[in-house]
Amino acid sequence: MGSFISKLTKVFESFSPGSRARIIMLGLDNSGKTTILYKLKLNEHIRDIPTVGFNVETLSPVKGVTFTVFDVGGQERLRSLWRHYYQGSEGLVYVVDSNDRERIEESRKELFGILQDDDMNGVPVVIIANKQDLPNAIRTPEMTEMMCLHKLTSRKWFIQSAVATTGEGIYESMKELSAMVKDFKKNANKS
Ligand SMILES: Nc1nc2c(ncn2[C@@H]2O[C@H](COP(=O)(O)OP(=O)(O)OP(=O)(O)O)[C@@H](O)[C@H]2O)c(=O)[nH]1
Ligand SMILES: [Mg+2]
Repeated sequence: MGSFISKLTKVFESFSPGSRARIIMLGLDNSGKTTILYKLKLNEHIRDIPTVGFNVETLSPVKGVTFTVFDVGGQERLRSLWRHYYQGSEGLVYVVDSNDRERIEESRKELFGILQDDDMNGVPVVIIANKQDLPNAIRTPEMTEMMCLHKLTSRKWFIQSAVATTGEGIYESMKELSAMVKDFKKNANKS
């Protein structure tokens, strides 16, 4: 466990040396976002801020790096509020319940809807195929197909299988995200 924390600290520190990184974590309700957030928690308490109609959780695992988390889906009228959080984000973690076959299509639609927003232009995304411990979980190759991830051509993306409750796959997803965020920031500075 100690090594998990120190590895995670290192990877967070590498997100954005000397500056800031804004990450948002989204997904349908019950996908495992809060469970993942607690795995990423190194010291600071997680703030749960109820906003008009939806909850927003925030976490800053190391100085300068912030994660903002909220549910997407089934809340058309709240979409205009989400934009406020998209603005300035440099990475997206999108969590999917791999065992919830019936809602994969809904989850895919939400993901593509989010990525269409102007504020999400080129922002890299890590898709976490969560709940892989459950026997009927969709594995990553099938999930990639069902979520049409190959259509994501104007940004970097990565899919990681995970079991949020045990922490399996969480470090790997953050490591990949860190590399993509650094790259995104470098290119953003160029233009
Ligand atoms: N079997 C299994 N259960 C998980 C896993 N990750 C999360 N869960 C469970 O799924 C349920 C939802 O997890 P949360 O982390 O609360 O999900 P959320 O996305 O924050 O959902 P909201 O309740 O809508 O905020 C909880 O009962 C978790 O314990 C996993 O990898 N495997
Ligand atoms: Mg939650």
